[in-house]
Amino acid sequence: INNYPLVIATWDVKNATAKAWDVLQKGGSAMDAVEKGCNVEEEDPANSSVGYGGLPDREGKVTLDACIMDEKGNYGSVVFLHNIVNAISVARKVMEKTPHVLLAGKGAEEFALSQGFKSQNLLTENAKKAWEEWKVKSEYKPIINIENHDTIGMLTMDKNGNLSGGCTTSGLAFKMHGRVGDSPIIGSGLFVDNEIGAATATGLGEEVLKTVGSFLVVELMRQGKTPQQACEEAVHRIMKKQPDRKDFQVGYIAVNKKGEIGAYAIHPGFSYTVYQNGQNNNVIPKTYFS
Ligand code: SD4
Repeated sequence: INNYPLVIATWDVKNATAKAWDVLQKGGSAMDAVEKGCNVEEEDPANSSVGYGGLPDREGKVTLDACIMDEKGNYGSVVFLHNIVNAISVARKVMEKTPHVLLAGKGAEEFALSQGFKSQNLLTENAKKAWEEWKVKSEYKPIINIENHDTIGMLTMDKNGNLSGGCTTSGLAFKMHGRVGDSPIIGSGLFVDNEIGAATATGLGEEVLKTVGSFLVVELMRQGKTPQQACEEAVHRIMKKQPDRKDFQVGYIAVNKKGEIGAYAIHPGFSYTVYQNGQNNNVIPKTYFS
C-alpha cells in the first residue's frame, strides 16, 4: 500500500478528486492535478458556492476568490473576480506569468481576458432566484453547512511525494459587495510547504483569517503533530476565544509528507473526499461539537 499519490478535498466532490487522480495517474504534476480537479467544481452549476452557479453577494453579483500553491512555495491568487468561471486557473496564471502573487477585481478580470479567458455571466437562474428570495428579508445569517457548502480546497501529492494545493470559492452567500474571505489568502484558506505538508480550510472565512488557519496547521505539523492533531488544534484555537459560540462552521483538512491525512471541523455536516490507493471515498471527520 502506498500513501501517495493522493488527492484530498473539502466536501463531497468525488468528480473533482477523480479528475485530479486521473491527471496524477497519467504522470501529471500535483499542480496540474489540483487545477484540473478544482475546475470540475467551478464549472458545475449545481455547486452553489464556487464558480458558475455560485450564490451572489447582496447586490446580486457573483464574485470569486481563488488561490493555488506549488511545491516550490510559489503562489498565485485572485480576489473579487467577476465574470470568469475558472478562477483557480487565473490564479495559476498570476503565479506563472506575472511578477505578483495577488490580483483583485477589475485588474484581475482584465488580466484574465488578456490571457484568453472568456467573459461570461456567472449568475444562473437558480442562484438569481435564491438571491431574490433572500432579498425579501435581507438577513445576513450564513447557515452552517448550507450556504457555506462546497467551496473546494484541494491538496494533491504526486507519485514522488511533491505537494500542491488550491482553493476556489464564490465566498459566503449574500456577503457584502467587496468582501473577500480566507480562501484566496495565503496561509489562511491554503498553505503548502513541500518539506512538511499542506492544509486547506472551508467554512466561515473570517474565523479562519483571524487565526491564519492553514499556516497554523502546517506549522503544528512542523512541530511534530500529526495532520489530525494539527487540524484539531487549529479548530481549538478558534473556539478558545468563543467556546459557546455555535453559529458557524470551520473545517480543515491536512496532509503531511508521509501522505498521512487529517481532518476536523467544528460541527457535524462537514465531509471530505480522499482518493488514495485507487479508491475515491467521502469521509466524515470528527468534530468539536457532536
Ligand atoms: C469563505 N471559506 O469565503 C469560504 C466559504 C466556504 O464552503 O468555505 N464555503 O469564507
